[in-house]
Amino acid sequence: KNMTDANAERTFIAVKPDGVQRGLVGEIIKRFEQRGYKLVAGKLMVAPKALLENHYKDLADKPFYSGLVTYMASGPVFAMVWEGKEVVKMGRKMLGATNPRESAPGTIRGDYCIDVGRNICHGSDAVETAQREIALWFKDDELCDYEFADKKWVY
Ligand code: FUP
Repeated sequence: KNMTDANAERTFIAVKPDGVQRGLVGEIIKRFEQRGYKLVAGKLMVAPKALLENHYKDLADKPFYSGLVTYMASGPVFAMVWEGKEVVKMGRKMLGATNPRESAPGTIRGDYCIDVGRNICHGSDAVETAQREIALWFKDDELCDYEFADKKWVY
């Protein structure tokens, strides 16, 4: 992999309905932006149940699955694609642990929420998962192809 490819990793990040209701869309965008990651796509949408069932298909037999899908469909979600070096792993670090009470202060969940069932944001857990989730939530023409004018100040 050359430098350009390594810096073009992408992840799917979403502000969940509780995060939108609590006015945290800007705060979550701000953290990724200020870190130096590049916003490639973003949209506010009420996710169809079928999309959420597909998104969470690996959790279909968990006891919390139907509640999770209902919660995720309960209001608009702000879906995003972020790009940059190791953005999948770093995005998960910035979000904090899935259970907010195990999320370190300073992380998004560690600063803004308490309950695993209201953990305000989602981030892909691996590069392959990110590719699947980006394709699920976005059409190709919704992903913006552009360069930062001053990328040398980040990398
Ligand atoms: P994550 O990869 O951080 O999204 O975590 P999981 O895929 O394990 O869980 C997906 C979502 O299910 C979490 F964001 C919140 C919800 N969940 C619960 O509601 N209860 C649980 O015990 C575990 C997860």
